[in-house]
Amino acid sequence: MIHEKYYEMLFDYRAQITKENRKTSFYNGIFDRYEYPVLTRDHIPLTWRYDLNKETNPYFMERLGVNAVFNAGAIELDGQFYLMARIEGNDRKSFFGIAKSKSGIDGFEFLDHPVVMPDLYPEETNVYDMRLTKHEDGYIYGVFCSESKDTSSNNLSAAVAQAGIVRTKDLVTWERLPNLKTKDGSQQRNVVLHPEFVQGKYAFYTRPMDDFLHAGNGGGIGFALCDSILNPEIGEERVINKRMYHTITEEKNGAGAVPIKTPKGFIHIAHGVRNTAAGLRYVIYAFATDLNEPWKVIAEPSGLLIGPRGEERVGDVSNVVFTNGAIARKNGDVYIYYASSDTRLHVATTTVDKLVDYVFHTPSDPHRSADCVKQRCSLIDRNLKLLNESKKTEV
Ligand code: M1P
Repeated sequence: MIHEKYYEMLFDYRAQITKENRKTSFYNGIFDRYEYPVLTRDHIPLTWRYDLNKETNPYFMERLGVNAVFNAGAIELDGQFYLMARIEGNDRKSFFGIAKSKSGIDGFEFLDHPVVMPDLYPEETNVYDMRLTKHEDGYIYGVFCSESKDTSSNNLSAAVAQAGIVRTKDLVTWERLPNLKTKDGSQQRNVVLHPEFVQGKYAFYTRPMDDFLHAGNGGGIGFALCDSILNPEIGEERVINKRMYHTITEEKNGAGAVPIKTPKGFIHIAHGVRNTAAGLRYVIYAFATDLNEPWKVIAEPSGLLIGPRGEERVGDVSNVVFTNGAIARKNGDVYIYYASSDTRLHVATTTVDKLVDYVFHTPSDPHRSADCVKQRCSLIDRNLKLLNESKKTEV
């Protein structure tokens, strides 16, 4: 017999997932923010959390709770928006769930079951942050972090991060491929598969790291080619977007969404991390690479594109915004899905034209305060001149 509390909760659940989302008054000319997150723990179906049977669950207790829903890969298929969300159970283990919406800004609803992938690696303890690439070979690839305990260390928390790879044609049946092998066996997180062949090969954006947490001498976002996706192994990782002293990427950075192809270049939406007295601060930034040589950065605006604001600043890992998915539609609209503080998922909307203008016309970072203030004074002077001229013409 189904517990009567289920029907009461179902009403609230449906109200939550069908809530209309609206743009806020936030303005910077680059992107719009929205009133509500697009996915939260309250979007998880009741059937994933509760035993509905009154006989076995007389108090209608949550049996398998969910702590957070965040970092999502994103893809558009047949005009619908699909998010591959990272769902973290109360037990701290993450898994993937696909939520679907018609609008891309609200109405996201999870499919009946979480994603079940072939379980190839018995030592794999946790999986998270999948990027979905619609590749020109006809498959949809999911590249994610596959985390295992580091058994060579005495430190209980020591872990090893590798890039796991799955592929599908329908988001239902998943084929698991071997984890990506690197030349020097370095740890990898935030690995993204480029959507096109480059020099006839698969191409990955990587993030070489010294250990599980620290980029250390790993200098930034890397790029590497791979001969076979069935036996994925990369050669030399050239660093294409370096971490830099006293910038938003000083501590580490990592590729985010699959690069968006535009007439002027591929636009990358990545994350940068700096250290502060209050801990690490994660922000989202953008840069462009060449269409034919996607390892060559051709434009990089100064500083952050999206930083945590208001309630986004607070959560399980506060002061974090992070993206691993964006959708660029044929009509030029762009939906950037970003999580705040490892707790919930938001959307920011913009267009390809605006992103191109932002990436190619925002001044780059001059790297010194004295030069930054000169850069700002030059903008002010041009504006004051224009204002004075317009006053004269008004008179
Ligand atoms: O906690 C913030 C983010 O930390 C990691 O990112 P990075 O590898 O750059 O440190 C990831 O685990 C990510 O999931 C998380 O949001």
